[in-house]
Amino acid sequence: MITNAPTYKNAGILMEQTMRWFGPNDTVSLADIKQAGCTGVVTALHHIPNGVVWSIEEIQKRKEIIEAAGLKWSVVESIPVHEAIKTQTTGFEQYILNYQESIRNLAACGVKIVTYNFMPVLDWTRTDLSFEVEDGSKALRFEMAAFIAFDCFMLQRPLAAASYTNDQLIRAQEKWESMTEDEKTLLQKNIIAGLPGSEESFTLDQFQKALEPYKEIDADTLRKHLVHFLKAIVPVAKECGVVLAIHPDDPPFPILGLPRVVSTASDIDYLIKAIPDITNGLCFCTGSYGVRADNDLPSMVTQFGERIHFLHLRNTKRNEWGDFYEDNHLEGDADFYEIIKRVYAIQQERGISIPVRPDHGHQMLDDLKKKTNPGYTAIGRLRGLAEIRGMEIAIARSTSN
Ligand code: CS2
Ligand code: MN
Repeated sequence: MITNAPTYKNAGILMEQTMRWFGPNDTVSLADIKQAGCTGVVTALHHIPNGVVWSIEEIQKRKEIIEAAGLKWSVVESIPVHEAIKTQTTGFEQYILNYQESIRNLAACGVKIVTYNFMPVLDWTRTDLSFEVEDGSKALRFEMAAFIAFDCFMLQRPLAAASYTNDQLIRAQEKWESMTEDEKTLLQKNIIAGLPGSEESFTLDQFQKALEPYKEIDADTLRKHLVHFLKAIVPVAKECGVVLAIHPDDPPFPILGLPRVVSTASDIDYLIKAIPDITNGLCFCTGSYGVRADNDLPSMVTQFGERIHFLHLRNTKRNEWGDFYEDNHLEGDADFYEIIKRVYAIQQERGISIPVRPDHGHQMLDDLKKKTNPGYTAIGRLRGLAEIRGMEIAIARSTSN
């Protein structure tokens, strides 16, 4: 049986609770996700190589597994965008056609929200996957000095030093000198061996090669490539009733000399002006946008509310060095009360329930003894989602009564 988003008495329209599920090999099961209070899952056909069409058969197979567990396939995250599309190199037209075909096939199976990102080479990036926070649980962290050390001393990217200030370079040098060989190996693995959902994994050599095509590509060019891609896929998605949700850059600034073009409110504005249709929408990830102090998240929710098709609600805590870690969902720098209040208001205006996932969670309690995908723990995410849900219901009840 498939249930709809929960409707508490007099609470109005609430978010649709989901968690990401990486497919049959995920150690967090569909049953776990259901017990966490979710009605939907977010998944992708990770076994299909990047750039290949998702066939109706494969989509249907996945959908049936999800529905047999009493859940709904709410959102696709992600159909990966092939590097050739981002760099507009050999074969990119075909990859765009394939992308269109995957969208049509998903629509034919009733899966109507598609998330993607347009980050060059790397998807989300962290330097530490088990940073112990004060309560003993473990979080994902981005430490600027470690990242710069990787760039300058491990990758030895030509001109790397020019990307940083003197202070940053001194801190990176100190960090590098304090690290053991094992720590260095782990750092490299964390950065380029591929975090969950990123679809790509590199050795140092492969990674250096992957960076090469971007020597000629600055932010303006990458933006043009993104607009070209959107102009090709938005009409197809619209025709079959699919909405697109672009995930922001994580972290939301250029790294390793690579341009990044989905980091700020003005980046979003640019994309909307280029393709105003509401189909051209957002996966609003507070954990990604929130790393920048100049992103006013509640205002962004209001400003772009009509085209937020999917929400990642996760909090981060930053410091003056540009480091950040993933904090508990209701703590950290982002004001979740204000964000959820605005999300709630938008749902009433639009008359729809927006799917949400807690994105990542800490490794805590039994999670600490299990092997799960970094960030994708059962209990840590359950805690995050439960807190978000509680806050939304409280806001709903106090607003509508
Ligand atoms: C990550 C990414 O930060 C995140 O949400 O889980 O894998 C993210 O899902 C993709 O970048 C979206 O395309
Ligand atoms: Mn996210």
